[in-house]
Amino acid sequence: MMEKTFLMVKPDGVQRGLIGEIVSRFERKGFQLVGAKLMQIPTSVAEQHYGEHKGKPFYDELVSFITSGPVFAMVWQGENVIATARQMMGATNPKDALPGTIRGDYGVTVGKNIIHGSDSLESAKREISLFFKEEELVEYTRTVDGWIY
Ligand code: DAT
Ligand code: MG
Repeated sequence: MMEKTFLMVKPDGVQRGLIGEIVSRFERKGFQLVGAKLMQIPTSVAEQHYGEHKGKPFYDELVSFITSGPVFAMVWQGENVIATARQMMGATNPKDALPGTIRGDYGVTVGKNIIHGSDSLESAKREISLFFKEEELVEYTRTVDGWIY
């Protein structure tokens, strides 16, 4: 199924110069970038984004971390991109993430795990609309799509 997902290079990934590496992985896979921006997340948006974790012991640290510096927010499109991007990211805790995944290759601790990605169709829709206005997303065709699909 053709889907869109919300992916975000977290402040640690931006500071460590990993934006290009991460964008490159999804480009080379064949997914299509349809929206992107470097931004500083307001606390209120961070609280909405991580609303499902409110009350957990790591919640305050999570909100303060994600607002501690710029993030690179993206929307990617492709068949099964939601689940496939999660696989490419690797397990939440980098110590459990396999080599070859983004967290497995670049992360060490769960608090600084480089990248966020939507975990379901429902959260993808919610997160895309939380971070992007409709007019910030672009629709375009790529001639290479015939060699991917
Ligand atoms: P994911 O980012 O893989 O979707 P999640 O939604 O369960 O993972 O948690 C959101 C973020 O919160 C995660 O990327 C890092 C942080 N986090 C999760 N579990 C944690 C824990 N036990 N201790 C510290 N931070 C944690
Ligand atoms: Mg999550």
